Amino acid sequence: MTSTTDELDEVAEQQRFDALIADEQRIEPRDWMPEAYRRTLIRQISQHAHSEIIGMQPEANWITRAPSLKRKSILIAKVQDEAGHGLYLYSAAQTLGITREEMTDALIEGRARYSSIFNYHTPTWADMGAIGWLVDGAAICNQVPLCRASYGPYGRAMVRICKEESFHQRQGFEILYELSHGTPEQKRMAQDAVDRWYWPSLMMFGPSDDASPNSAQSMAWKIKRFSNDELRQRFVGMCVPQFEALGLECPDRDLRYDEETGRWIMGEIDWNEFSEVLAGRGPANAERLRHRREAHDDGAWVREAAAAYAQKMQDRRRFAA
Ligand code: BYC
Repeated sequence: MTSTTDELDEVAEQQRFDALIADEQRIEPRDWMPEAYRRTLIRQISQHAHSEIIGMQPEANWITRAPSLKRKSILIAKVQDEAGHGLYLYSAAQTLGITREEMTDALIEGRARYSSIFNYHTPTWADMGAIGWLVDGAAICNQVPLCRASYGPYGRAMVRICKEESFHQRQGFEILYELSHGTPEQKRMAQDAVDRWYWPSLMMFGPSDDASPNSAQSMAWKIKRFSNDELRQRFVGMCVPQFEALGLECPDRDLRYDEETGRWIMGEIDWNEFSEVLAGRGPANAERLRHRREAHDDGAWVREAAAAYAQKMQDRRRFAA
């Protein structure tokens, strides 16, 4: 009897969930949701949070060597923004019933994914420009549609993140613009950075649609609004006129616009490189994780102090009551 009632309840809940999704309404933490929807969100949001936190490293590498005080303060602000994005996203994931500790452990033990893009080195100052322009540009293309993700806390976090990303993208463009209009050596440095970051930026959108196991279901649930290839197309279309404005060459020599289909025909992405990076064998994977682990260990005293302070406040309130 009880199990039949439970089954009926579950059918009714599923119908209500489906109706909310069909009606473009938001799913909130208090709402019933299918277990697979919850797990998919935890997967995507926590990966996204880890990407922001690991993503601080390639740029933090240049804070002490920024070419002027102004550049240094802008870069510090950007890296701080990324820490903030990680925090909003971890908080959004926590509303789904996973703890911050569980997510952090998965990252530092090497069980969690984070974006492939952060496993590349930043040997020159122009890399700060290329990251801002290309990496944050790709992030904006991918993340603006996530502001309409069906899960409320994720969509709301993304609104604020996207506002900050657009500042990041502009500061990157501006760094490259200045270099590409500077001395021949500066221009070469800008081109070299763009040559190194262009293809990995295209990989940020994930595998091609026919090799993307999660896309169809995530789109049906309106977490993702566009497929990986659709967003990659949009990004390339956005970059082409900007390459021209910068006076830099697009590293994809085969790139052309097909009037008939209205699509960009691109050169072949090196999917072998992508899978190597995902398997932990990219140029900087080991270094990124090692640094994250060290930072976690170094911060142990802060977590302990915060927990002790919270306990003290709780005790004080209890005794006062
Ligand atoms: N790197 O079925 P698919 C930022 C994985 S932060 C690593 O297409 P999905 C920024 C994928 O997870 C940028 N892994 O998956 C920060 C899946 O593996 P699992 C981060 C990747 O989820 C600081 C498998 O491949 N942005 O912008 O439908 C400074 C199959 O893929 C990648 C986000 O996280 C990759 N590039 O689509 C500056 C955005 N691509 O989990 C900038 C939110 C795919 O099954 N996330 N994989 O083991 C998304 O939009 C989607 O999760 C993705 C992948 C488009 C990334």
